[in-house]
Amino acid sequence: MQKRFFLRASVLAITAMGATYSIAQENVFKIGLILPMTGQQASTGRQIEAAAKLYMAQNGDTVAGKKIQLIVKDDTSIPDVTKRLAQELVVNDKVNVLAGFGITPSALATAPIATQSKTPQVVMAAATSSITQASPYIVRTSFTLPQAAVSMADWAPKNGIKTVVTLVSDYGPGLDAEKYFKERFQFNGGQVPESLRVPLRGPDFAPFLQKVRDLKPDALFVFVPSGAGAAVMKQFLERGMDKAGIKLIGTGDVTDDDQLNDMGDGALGVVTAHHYSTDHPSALNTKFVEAFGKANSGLRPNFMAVGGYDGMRVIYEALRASKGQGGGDALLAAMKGQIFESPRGPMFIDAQTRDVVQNIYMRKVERKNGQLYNVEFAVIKDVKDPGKAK
Ligand code: VNL
Repeated sequence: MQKRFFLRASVLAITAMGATYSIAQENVFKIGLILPMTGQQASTGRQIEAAAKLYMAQNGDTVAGKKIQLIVKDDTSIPDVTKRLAQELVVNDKVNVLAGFGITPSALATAPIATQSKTPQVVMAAATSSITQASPYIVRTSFTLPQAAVSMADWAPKNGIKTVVTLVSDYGPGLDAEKYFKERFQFNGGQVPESLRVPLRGPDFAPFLQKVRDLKPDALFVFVPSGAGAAVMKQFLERGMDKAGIKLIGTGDVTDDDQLNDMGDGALGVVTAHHYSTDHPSALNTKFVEAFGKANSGLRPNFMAVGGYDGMRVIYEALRASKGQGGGDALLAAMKGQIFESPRGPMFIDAQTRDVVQNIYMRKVERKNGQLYNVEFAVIKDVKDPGKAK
């Protein structure tokens, strides 16, 4: 009798514990944030993690009755590692959303997992046009290289630049930048005598820059990923390219706000096309830059931070709109078509392509209050990814 009672009591206790456990689980909403926190792309990871945490600090960690849990994983920007981490996050941690993705190969390696598990994959950094086509569960909050490259290819020939050599990192976003810059620039009457590609890992820019010096174009158009711009700038100046009359132009990755202020006066006057500048003059951005700096001992948010901040916004609002019901498909549906003001300016997630539609700004490096900034001087409004038209 005693024994039987004890047995029954413990079964009850176990059942009750199980119920508490699953209620606790049901009330948690997990975001698996996979980022390069170490290695060559570590600044991208640091910026996005800081931005995601700022968003949560400002907007609370409870949405639609669920407690938001952010699980940060370091993929060291090795795509096989990204894929394994994504798998573990989906299978073991049962995350509701996968997010982050510092470089294109990491985003692509995760796409099949998002598709199979019907988990929305919010790409906050990687920017090759084709990424959103790799899974119907991908939504992007960063930008695409064709958006920036085409804008630059329209501006340059109107501003005295008739010959351009391109220099890009030899992988997805670099090839997009090269192709879309070149096609549009040539269409506009410009000439591209040479297109150079440098390896993504451990690039040595010196021999390439020497070649550019010999070719003596009006300008050198550069794409390198966030974090590599300072090295290009240093070598460009060391070789006296500017003094030889060659202008440096590019997508805004090269004058990345994370590094720009340490590049020195040699960076003054460099013109780039991009979707975000720390200096973007809006009340919302001023508040964002201030709060980000305050929370991160003075760090400037760059375009990666904005991709992370807006990605969190897209996730929060999708959870709110779907009332925490309906799983991955309901979340995805509520991500599509979101339209809001970002620190970058107006932003829209195209429901058809799941890609970002946004302004691209022409900016010039200037010194303001003693600091170097990408100062916006023209805007191309509501730019859709030109890569989607093909
Ligand atoms: C990518 C594109 C990465 C632009 C970047 O920095 C960037 C990418 C890490 O798609 O791999 O600035």
